[in-house]
Amino acid sequence: MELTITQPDDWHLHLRDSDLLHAVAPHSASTFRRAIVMPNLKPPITTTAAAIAYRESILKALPSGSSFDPLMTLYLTDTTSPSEIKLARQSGVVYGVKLYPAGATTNSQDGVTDLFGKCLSVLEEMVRQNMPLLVHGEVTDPDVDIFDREKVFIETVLEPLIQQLPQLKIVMEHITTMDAVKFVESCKEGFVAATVTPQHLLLNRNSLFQGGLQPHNYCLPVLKREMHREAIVQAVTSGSKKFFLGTDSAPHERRRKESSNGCAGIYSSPIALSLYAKVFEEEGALDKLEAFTSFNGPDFYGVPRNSSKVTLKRDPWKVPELFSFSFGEIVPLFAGRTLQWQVVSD
Ligand code: OTD
Ligand code: ZN
Ligand code: ZN
Repeated sequence: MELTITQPDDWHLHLRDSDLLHAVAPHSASTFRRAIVMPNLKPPITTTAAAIAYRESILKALPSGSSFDPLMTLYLTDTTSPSEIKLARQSGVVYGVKLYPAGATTNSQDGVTDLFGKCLSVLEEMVRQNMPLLVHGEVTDPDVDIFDREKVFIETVLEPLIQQLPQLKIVMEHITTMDAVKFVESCKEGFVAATVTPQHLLLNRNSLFQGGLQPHNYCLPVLKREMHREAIVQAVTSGSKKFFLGTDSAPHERRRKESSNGCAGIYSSPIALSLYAKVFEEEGALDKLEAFTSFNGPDFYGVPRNSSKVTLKRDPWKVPELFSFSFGEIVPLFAGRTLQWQVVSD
């Protein structure tokens, strides 16, 4: 059996820089036409000039002839200025501004400490420029249980934010809870949407501990209970336009994950489309896959849908145990496991 769909885009991707960028960019480009590229480099991409330079280095890391189009983002800080938002819009290559609450995830230490106190004029400029705010939606208060941080963020930041700036376009990235599903469903279509990763559709928090500690299933926001996974599966397979593909593929070298203080981040880009197809097939909703992977994202961002196609074939294949590079190895999500769907052409 084959399934041909409009080529997907990845609306949440970490491409890194230097060696890692050269290692992973071809993987994304072999499946996806475009990607929203996260700005959490060291140092972070906080200006339009840096985003333009980063985009050039991504283009250089692609295989020759690739038509992959990196859509850039700015990393919001307490000191980002409204004029930087104007520059971002004028550049034609910046598609969103990323809010990392300071300390919430990998390389977020330069993020925002007080959104309402420090960033209001920037957010108002974003409304004027129709520039979406892309949100890592977790509070960072160490007293809040790590499994509750998304829910508390919705109550204490997102709900007040949409009250104050109802015209701001917001993408709640990598949602992990039933609470996030309900929140996004309750908001106005076209203003609030969410990306969903393969791991949050396929795994629950048991996967972190099954048969021993599983560092390659560790990401932030951390996996949640089964009832949350089920709510997210229901949301994406319902046909709602508010949910779309964002892998959050976040490569780290194997030795940096298999260690004390192991890094958060799951590498999924080479297998992500197969995994999404698995989710939709298991729900009897393969007819809804294309809207999730290829229509809802561009429609929300106001860019044309792709005209290119990809074909998925139902032909079992084994996910590599790891990818080897001169500098080290990267272990993908579902390493060594057999998947039913494979991407056969573009
Ligand atoms: N989560 N790791 C990373 C980013 C994401 O919050 C995220 O978007 C990373 O390594 O950049 C992770 O676990
Ligand atoms: Zn995040
Ligand atoms: Zn991410």
